[in-house]
Amino acid sequence: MGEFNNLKLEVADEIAVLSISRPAALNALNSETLDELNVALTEIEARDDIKVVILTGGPDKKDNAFKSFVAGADIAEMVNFTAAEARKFGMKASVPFFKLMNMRQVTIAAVNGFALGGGCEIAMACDIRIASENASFGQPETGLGIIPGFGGTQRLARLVGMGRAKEMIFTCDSIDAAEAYRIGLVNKVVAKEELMDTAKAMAKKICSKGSYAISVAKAAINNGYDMDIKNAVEMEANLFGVACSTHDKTEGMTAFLERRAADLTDF
Ligand code: CO8
Repeated sequence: MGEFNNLKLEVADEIAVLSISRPAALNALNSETLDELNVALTEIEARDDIKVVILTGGPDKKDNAFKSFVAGADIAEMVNFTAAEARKFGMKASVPFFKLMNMRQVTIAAVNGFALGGGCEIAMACDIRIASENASFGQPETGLGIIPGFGGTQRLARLVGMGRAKEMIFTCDSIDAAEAYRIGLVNKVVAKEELMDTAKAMAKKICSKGSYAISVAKAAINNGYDMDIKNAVEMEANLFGVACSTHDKTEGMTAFLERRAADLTDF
């Protein structure tokens, strides 16, 4: 795997843990980090031995504590952006963000602290979000005179509804993990020390299912989300047909009928 300045990648037991690590800036996303994310996710996607990616924030510089997931896009880099540079930066981010959303593997954000601006946005690009109790979420961009530009105006409204998304974006108020859970922004909240174990336990459960079937289900959910229900259900039927062409379908159903554990081989 590639060498990274701002990322740490560990792979074990079919699970990749990808930590965003810029301790001097609370893991804020600069251009280099976005490029590295793109490289890392491309490499991960090509690996058959990885089924789930857990995205998290590395430790901060002062006390080696984990207080930030990602504190946003890098304000120091953006301060002098021209309109063209800002657009380029946004488009650069959209490549790894769409990878997280659409890649074959399941992506879980383990949100271990500040998830602000681009940090909230990258968590929302993942399939599933698990937060530690100290996590906080917010879109503070309008207070900086800008708007969310890594998909936040779109993904937040889709996840929590337009009214709550507008409130968060217009007031810049952060919400804590409990409130994020209440409004459906995160799937689960756990104690800080249990975060990675919880994310890995969920990842392990996902790894035990048919990973090809999961990748097809993920495509069905993503592709159908913005379609009308009639076409979406037809698209699902087509993908159901694809899933039925696999060894795993024969093995999974036969094992059920023979009352034994299925030996899924992921194709
Ligand atoms: N960018 C750059 N540096 C940052 C960022 C950031 N987003 N966040 C924190 N840092 C740096 C600080 O400048 C500080 O550096 P130094 O020690 O050299 O002074 C260091 O990290 C530690 O930060 P603090 O001392 O501020 O730590 P605190 O614990 O006091 O506060 C906060 C933590 C509350 C998270 C605070 O740092 C903060 O408010 N950060 C900014 C949060 C923010 O506004 N995020 C949104 C940024 S805008 C954005 O994400 C837009 C995305 C879309 C862009 C699309 C472009 C097309």
